[in-house]
Amino acid sequence: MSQQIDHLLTEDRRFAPPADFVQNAVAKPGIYDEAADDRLSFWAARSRELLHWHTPFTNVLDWSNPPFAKWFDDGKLNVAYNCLDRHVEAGNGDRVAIHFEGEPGDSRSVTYAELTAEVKRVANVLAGLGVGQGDRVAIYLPMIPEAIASLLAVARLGAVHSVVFGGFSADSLRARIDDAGAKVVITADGGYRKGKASALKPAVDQALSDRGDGEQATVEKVLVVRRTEQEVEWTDGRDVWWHDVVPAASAEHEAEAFDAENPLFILYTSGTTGKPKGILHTSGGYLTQAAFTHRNVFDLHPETDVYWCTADIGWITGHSYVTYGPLANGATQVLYEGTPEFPEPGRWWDIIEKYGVSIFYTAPTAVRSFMKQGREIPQKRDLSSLRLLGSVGEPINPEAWMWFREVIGSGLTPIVDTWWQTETGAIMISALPGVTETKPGSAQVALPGVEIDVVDEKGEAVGNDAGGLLVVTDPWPSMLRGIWGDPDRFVETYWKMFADKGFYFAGDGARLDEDGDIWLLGRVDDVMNVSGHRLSTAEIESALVAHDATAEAAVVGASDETTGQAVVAFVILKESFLKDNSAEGLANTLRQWVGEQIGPIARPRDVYIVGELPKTRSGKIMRRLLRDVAEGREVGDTQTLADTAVMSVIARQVK
Ligand code: 7RM
Repeated sequence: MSQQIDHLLTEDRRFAPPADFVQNAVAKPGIYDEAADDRLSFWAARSRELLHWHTPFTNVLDWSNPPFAKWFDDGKLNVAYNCLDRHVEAGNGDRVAIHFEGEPGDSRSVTYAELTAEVKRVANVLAGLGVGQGDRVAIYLPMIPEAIASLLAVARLGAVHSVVFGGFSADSLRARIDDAGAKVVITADGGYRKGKASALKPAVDQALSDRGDGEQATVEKVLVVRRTEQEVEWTDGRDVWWHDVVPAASAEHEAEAFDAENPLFILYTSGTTGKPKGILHTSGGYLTQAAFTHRNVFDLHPETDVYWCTADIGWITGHSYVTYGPLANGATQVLYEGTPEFPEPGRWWDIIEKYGVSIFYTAPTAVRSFMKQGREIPQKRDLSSLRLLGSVGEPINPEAWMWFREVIGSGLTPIVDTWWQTETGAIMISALPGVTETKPGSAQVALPGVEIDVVDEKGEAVGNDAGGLLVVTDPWPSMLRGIWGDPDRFVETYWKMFADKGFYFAGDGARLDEDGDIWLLGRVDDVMNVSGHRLSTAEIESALVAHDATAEAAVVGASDETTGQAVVAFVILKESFLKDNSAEGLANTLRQWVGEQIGPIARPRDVYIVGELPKTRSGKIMRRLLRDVAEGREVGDTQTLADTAVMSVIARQVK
């Protein structure tokens, strides 16, 4: 079977960056040539310029044992020192690191000096609880400053954090604790979401309880932040209140230098099936690329910008672009605890206005849900401080891209559509906002120093105006170093497909357009085969969302007697449309619309109008579950859904 993915949509709008943006831009056009001249020297120079090395490295890349890479491996550094102390030492201690906005409306700003002192205290506390280099610490916290302080305190000790999404169940938490062999858990009584205090500590208690299998959890201590004043159960000798020990701890703590390849964190991603993979990242290479991309892709001017990334700390985006990238660069950022709808739908725009946010990084799913509510809501706020917008997590369809630019970015701001993965650690594909003319819907070009291609199943480049599989052809600094405890699975999952070429296989379908710009087409597992044509989810969804009535769409391939697979679409309608029309009759209109937009082959067999779509906590649509519904099966594992009730509602609506 050919891996070619048929291409159906075209896009020819282009937006050049504003002239003053170009003039003051961090990244200049010459950066591509510099990287192309000598890729390794390029990364070495970026690392030296962006980071403080206690012991400077002389080696850049050791690729003698692929796919196990070592970057900068004879150098030593302390990741937390790079994110904190050195900014204070440089005289920027009074700069705000975090403007924290709690969901109930409480807020506080934490300077670099304050955050540094706090992290030193937490590091002392953790050391007192027995945490040292190489030990694993599980972090199960809401989006509060203590979460960032915890990650950095663990890093400061040369220990390894494993952040588990606050929304995950006790079972998922236990599985991750066991796999990593975590010694300490940092959690909170709870956090605020959708106007309510939701509990976290009970899940930790349950996770650590005796499960009757004779296996004791590896956890010795649980450090608990008080956030919501909820009642908690207490295990004496194990549980420790943060407020009892952190304020009392010494704010003196010298950052020890660790090897560049010292493990920094594990982050679990649920593969399509089976047990979650503990993606392992190390220190020097990871921090280099996180800092470089954060500065160049977001055009960060740390003295003046206010940056806001809406990602949760439990997602890789919360590691690289809420914690390590921004803090390594000395940025001032907003941290928001809650949901966009509380107390009313305009909360995010209020926050942008309140703090004068200039750089705003979010997910397409959020943009589409704002589109659904209508532009009147953001238009009531002053968003004129914004000068750059970013998108991550899924393909952003041109319709949502244009809306984001017009309504949120006042028709002027560049938008960077950033492609990357937990495994890549940092952004790999994106426009550089002062250099690249942006194209709605395309992630566009590999970053300088990053080598990407689109290939067929034999690993041959497909060339422009063709689709295939996205690969990274050469090692990059922030690449995953393995799967925790499972080197074979690491090789099997990412490197086996193109073993003879030594390419990293990302699992995504992509297309190069006539200009060589990259379009992401969705996960290869989700590609549909209709009468021998390979169709991408992204393009049909994009066509559906381009219709006035549609707010969001997800398509899946369901087995079909005549065509092999048939396109089945699940569609959410815009609120404005629902006011004046009925949902009935629309399914047909939309089927026809897709046929007109991209051709009869893509016309959905079924269009279901639904109220919600199944999404992970980072906003990715779980098409696997929709496929179950479309094929009339019992719906599979819904554990990683943000809202587990959604699937039963959809199943009912479909019936
Ligand atoms: C950062 C993140 C990774 C998967 C990846 C893609 C999809 C992410 C984009 C995108 C199209 C984008 N890490 N993805 N960014 N697809 N355009 N800009 O999301 O590990 O959670 O997910 O997400 O399929 O492989 S992740």
